[in-house]
Amino acid sequence: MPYKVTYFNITALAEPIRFLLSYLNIDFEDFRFEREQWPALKPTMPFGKVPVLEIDGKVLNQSTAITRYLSKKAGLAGSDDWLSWADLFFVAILDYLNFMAKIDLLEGRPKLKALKEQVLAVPQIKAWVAKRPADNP
Ligand SMILES: N[C@@H](CCC(=O)N[C@@H](CS)C(=O)NCC(=O)O)C(=O)O
Repeated sequence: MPYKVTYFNITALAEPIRFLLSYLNIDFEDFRFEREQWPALKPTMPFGKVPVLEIDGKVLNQSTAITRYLSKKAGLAGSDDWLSWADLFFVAILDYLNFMAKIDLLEGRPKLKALKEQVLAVPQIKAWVAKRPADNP
Protein backbone atom coordinates (compact mmCIF):
# COMPACT_ATOMS: atom_id res chain seq x y z
CA MET A 1 0.00 0.00 0.00
CA PRO A 2 1.67 3.30 -1.03
CA TYR A 3 0.33 5.32 1.92
CA LYS A 4 1.45 4.51 5.48
CA VAL A 5 0.77 6.48 8.67
CA THR A 6 3.14 5.72 11.56
CA TYR A 7 2.17 6.80 15.07
CA PHE A 8 1.51 5.67 18.63
CA ASN A 9 -1.67 3.63 19.17
CA ILE A 10 -3.74 6.76 19.85
CA THR A 11 -5.58 9.46 17.90
CA ALA A 12 -3.84 12.78 18.82
CA LEU A 13 -1.59 14.26 16.10
CA ALA A 14 -2.08 11.41 13.62
CA GLU A 15 -5.86 11.56 13.57
CA PRO A 16 -6.14 14.68 11.36
CA ILE A 17 -3.96 12.83 8.84
CA ARG A 18 -6.17 9.73 9.09
CA PHE A 19 -9.28 11.91 8.69
CA LEU A 20 -7.93 13.57 5.56
CA LEU A 21 -6.78 10.30 3.95
CA SER A 22 -10.22 8.87 4.67
CA TYR A 23 -11.88 11.98 3.25
CA LEU A 24 -9.79 11.51 0.09
CA ASN A 25 -10.85 7.83 -0.11
CA ILE A 26 -7.17 6.84 0.03
CA ASP A 27 -6.51 3.40 1.51
CA PHE A 28 -3.62 3.57 3.94
CA GLU A 29 -1.66 1.36 6.27
CA ASP A 30 -2.45 2.56 9.80
CA PHE A 31 0.79 1.49 11.48
CA ARG A 32 0.39 1.86 15.24
CA PHE A 33 3.06 0.92 17.76
CA GLU A 34 3.14 0.57 21.53
CA ARG A 35 5.28 2.69 23.89
CA GLU A 36 7.79 -0.15 24.39
CA GLN A 37 8.55 -0.17 20.65
CA TRP A 38 9.26 3.56 20.47
CA PRO A 39 12.94 3.62 21.59
CA ALA A 40 13.84 1.35 18.66
CA LEU A 41 11.75 3.34 16.17
CA LYS A 42 12.65 6.86 17.31
CA PRO A 43 16.12 7.01 15.65
CA THR A 44 14.52 6.04 12.33
CA MET A 45 12.05 8.96 12.34
CA PRO A 46 12.76 12.51 11.10
CA PHE A 47 13.72 14.62 14.15
CA GLY A 48 12.90 11.53 16.23
CA LYS A 49 9.18 12.39 16.12
CA VAL A 50 5.90 11.00 14.82
CA PRO A 51 3.45 11.15 13.10
CA VAL A 52 4.99 10.51 9.72
CA LEU A 53 3.24 9.78 6.47
CA GLU A 54 4.99 7.70 3.83
CA ILE A 55 3.88 7.98 0.23
CA ASP A 56 5.59 5.48 -2.06
CA GLY A 57 8.50 5.38 0.40
CA LYS A 58 8.86 9.18 0.60
CA VAL A 59 8.67 10.21 4.24
CA LEU A 60 6.71 13.34 5.17
CA ASN A 61 6.81 14.74 8.70
CA GLN A 62 5.23 17.50 10.83
CA SER A 63 1.49 16.97 11.25
CA THR A 64 0.49 20.47 10.16
CA ALA A 65 2.61 20.32 6.98
CA ILE A 66 1.26 16.85 6.17
CA THR A 67 -2.36 17.88 6.66
CA ARG A 68 -1.83 21.07 4.67
CA TYR A 69 -0.40 18.98 1.81
CA LEU A 70 -3.33 16.53 1.92
CA SER A 71 -5.84 19.36 2.21
CA LYS A 72 -4.68 20.77 -1.11
CA LYS A 73 -5.25 17.38 -2.72
CA ALA A 74 -8.73 17.30 -1.14
CA GLY A 75 -9.68 20.81 -2.23
CA LEU A 76 -10.00 21.78 1.44
CA ALA A 77 -7.26 24.38 1.48
CA GLY A 78 -9.67 27.25 1.89
CA SER A 79 -11.78 27.71 -1.23
CA ASP A 80 -14.70 25.60 0.09
CA ASP A 81 -16.97 27.91 2.11
CA TRP A 82 -18.37 25.02 4.12
CA LEU A 83 -15.44 22.87 5.11
CA SER A 84 -11.68 23.32 5.32
CA TRP A 85 -8.78 21.15 6.40
CA ALA A 86 -8.59 23.22 9.59
CA ASP A 87 -12.13 22.05 10.46
CA LEU A 88 -11.10 18.43 9.94
CA PHE A 89 -7.92 18.98 11.96
CA PHE A 90 -9.88 20.52 14.84
CA VAL A 91 -12.50 17.78 15.04
CA ALA A 92 -9.96 14.99 14.55
CA ILE A 93 -7.83 16.15 17.48
CA LEU A 94 -10.71 17.21 19.75
CA ASP A 95 -11.23 13.86 21.52
CA TYR A 96 -7.57 13.75 22.43
CA LEU A 97 -7.60 17.35 23.69
CA ASN A 98 -10.69 16.60 25.80
CA PHE A 99 -9.00 13.48 27.14
CA MET A 100 -5.86 15.41 28.11
CA ALA A 101 -7.76 18.42 29.52
CA LYS A 102 -10.28 16.14 31.31
CA ILE A 103 -13.10 18.52 30.35
CA ASP A 104 -15.48 18.91 27.43
CA LEU A 105 -13.91 21.82 25.55
CA LEU A 106 -17.11 22.29 23.53
CA GLU A 107 -19.32 22.81 26.58
CA GLY A 108 -21.18 26.09 26.04
CA ARG A 109 -19.86 26.44 22.47
CA PRO A 110 -22.81 25.52 20.23
CA LYS A 111 -21.19 26.69 16.99
CA LEU A 112 -18.18 24.47 17.54
CA LYS A 113 -20.49 21.60 18.51
CA ALA A 114 -22.31 22.09 15.21
CA LEU A 115 -18.98 22.07 13.37
CA LYS A 116 -18.09 18.78 15.07
CA GLU A 117 -21.40 17.23 13.97
CA GLN A 118 -20.88 18.55 10.44
CA VAL A 119 -17.43 17.00 10.11
CA LEU A 120 -18.49 13.68 11.69
CA ALA A 121 -21.41 13.51 9.25
CA VAL A 122 -19.14 13.53 6.17
CA PRO A 123 -19.62 9.94 4.89
CA GLN A 124 -15.90 9.14 4.50
CA ILE A 125 -15.11 10.48 8.00
CA LYS A 126 -18.08 8.60 9.46
CA ALA A 127 -16.80 5.39 7.85
CA TRP A 128 -13.29 5.97 9.23
CA VAL A 129 -14.54 6.65 12.77
CA ALA A 130 -16.66 3.49 12.61
CA LYS A 131 -13.71 1.28 11.67
CA ARG A 132 -10.82 2.81 13.69
CA PRO A 133 -9.70 1.22 16.97
CA ALA A 134 -12.28 2.15 19.59
CA ASP A 135 -10.27 1.67 22.76
CA ASN A 136 -7.78 4.53 22.39
CA PRO A 137 -8.26 8.29 22.86
N1 LIG B 1 5.60 19.34 15.51
C1 LIG B 1 5.47 17.91 15.43
C2 LIG B 1 5.39 17.36 16.84
C3 LIG B 1 5.53 15.86 16.84
C4 LIG B 1 5.57 15.31 18.23
O1 LIG B 1 5.88 16.01 19.24
N2 LIG B 1 5.26 14.02 18.36
C5 LIG B 1 5.30 13.34 19.62
C6 LIG B 1 4.02 12.51 19.79
S1 LIG B 1 2.57 13.53 19.81
C7 LIG B 1 6.47 12.39 19.67
O2 LIG B 1 6.97 11.95 18.65
N3 LIG B 1 6.89 12.07 20.91
C8 LIG B 1 7.91 11.09 21.16
C9 LIG B 1 9.26 11.68 21.43
O3 LIG B 1 9.44 12.90 21.33
O4 LIG B 1 10.16 10.90 21.75
C10 LIG B 1 4.21 17.54 14.62
O5 LIG B 1 3.25 18.32 14.63
O6 LIG B 1 4.19 16.49 13.95
